[in-house]
Amino acid sequence: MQQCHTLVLIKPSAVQRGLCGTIIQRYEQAGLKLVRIRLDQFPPEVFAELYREHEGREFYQHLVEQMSSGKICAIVLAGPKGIVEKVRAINGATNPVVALPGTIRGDYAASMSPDNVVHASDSEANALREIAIFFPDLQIT
Ligand code: FUP
Repeated sequence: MQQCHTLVLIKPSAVQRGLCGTIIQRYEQAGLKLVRIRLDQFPPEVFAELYREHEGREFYQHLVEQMSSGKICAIVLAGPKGIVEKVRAINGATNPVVALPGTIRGDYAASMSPDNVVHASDSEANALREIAIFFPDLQIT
């Protein structure tokens, strides 16, 4: 079966709260495989690039600052086609106020502040672009 990939970032507040293990377990329980993982703090420029589609929006600057304020856990996950949508379903709605119980954001985030706990790529093309930002030496075919 063809393997597809996506990028997850566990955001600074969740790393600080000790939620990495719990969050990673959700992906593994869903049958997804860990390919790479790193725990590091990155400069604002990295998140300016990650979120470039939002440049100019009122929350952009704050988002970039929030993401660079502490360590994040960056993870490449592999699984069957549809992994991008599956991981976003596991994460739940972007706005934690409406994220359903049983999703990561529904269970662990109360609002967009300090952050919504996780990021995941929103398309296969963006997954490849985003993986290259955090894992430039990883060859994905
Ligand atoms: P997602 O793909 O779920 O991460 O959502 P978006 O790409 O739409 O948004 C990226 C990040 O911007 C979110 F995680 C939180 C932040 N954001 C806001 O702070 N306010 C908004 O109105 C939309 C997004």
